[in-house]
Amino acid sequence: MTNSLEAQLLELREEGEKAIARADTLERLEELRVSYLGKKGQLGALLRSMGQLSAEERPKFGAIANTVKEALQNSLDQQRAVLEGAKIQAQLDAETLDVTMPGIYRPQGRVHPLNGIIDKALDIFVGLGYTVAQGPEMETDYYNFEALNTPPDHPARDMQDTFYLPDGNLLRTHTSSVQIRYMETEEPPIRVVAPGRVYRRDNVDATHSAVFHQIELLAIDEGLTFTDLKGTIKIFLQAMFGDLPIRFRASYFPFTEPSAEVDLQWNGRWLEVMGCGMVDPNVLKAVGYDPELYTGFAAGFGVERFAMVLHQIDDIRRLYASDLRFLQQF
Ligand code: 2NM
Repeated sequence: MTNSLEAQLLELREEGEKAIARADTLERLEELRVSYLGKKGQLGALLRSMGQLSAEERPKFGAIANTVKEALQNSLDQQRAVLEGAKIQAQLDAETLDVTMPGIYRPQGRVHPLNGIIDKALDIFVGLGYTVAQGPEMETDYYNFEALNTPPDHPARDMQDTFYLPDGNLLRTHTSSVQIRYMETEEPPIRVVAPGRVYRRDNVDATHSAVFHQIELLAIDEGLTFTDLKGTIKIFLQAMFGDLPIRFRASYFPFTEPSAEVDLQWNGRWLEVMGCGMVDPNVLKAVGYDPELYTGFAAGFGVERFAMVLHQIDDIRRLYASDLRFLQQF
């Protein structure tokens, strides 16, 4: 009986070590640990049968049982280290980045010429201390015309020129409406620049589009004069086009008095590039500013026109056609 129990212990050790060495996953290894060394495991079962042994035999059996336990635990530890190492190595192999593999080709994008002009112009004005403002493209008659001192019989208000919506609203014809909204919520001093889409009921041709882009700037402060306007525009056009001759020509807008067009000499010819003027006192009154205390200047230009001058584009429609052969030139 003694020998048989001892033999069972040694057999358990041999069989266990073999099984552990063959375990090929950590899960399988855990099953074996539970099966051999767990509370209800095989070694435990043998130890419980120690009761059959005589008092002299027990210590010897106990000592052997301990060596078996240690041996199995060692085998488990060793195999666990082997399997964990293999698992990490497999993960490293799977995640290895082969930097010699050919890349995935993606065509390179570029900035659309209109956005290029908008980015450049806004950068210049931000550099001069202006804030960029945006507003809705669908506007009310009030923000697009009335607050801008545009009388009810002004031709711009005609159905022929402006897109009116069935609900009485309209598509803004300039971004001045954004300036009105801005002035309503802010107090002077103000420096603001409003880029955005505007809409006019024009027949489309090489120089006209029913939707185009405008940038308008506005400064309101105590003591601003036409000289400040001229200086600001000179600095802006210089930064935009280089140091070319410019001139101011008297003009008319309902929302400015006096008003002027700005021409730029380009390849020996005078090109009209901007409109501007001193903000009409009626506009200041409409937004609740005291025209005795504040004066201001404003100016606006068409982004498409700037792009056409700068890049010598002969037809505005090229800017909307999304033809890559055209766009890749910029
Ligand atoms: C232009 C020309 C002249 C202008 C006026 C205003 C406002 F809101 F202050 F009245 N904003 N922009 C203005 C003045 C725009 O564009 C050709």
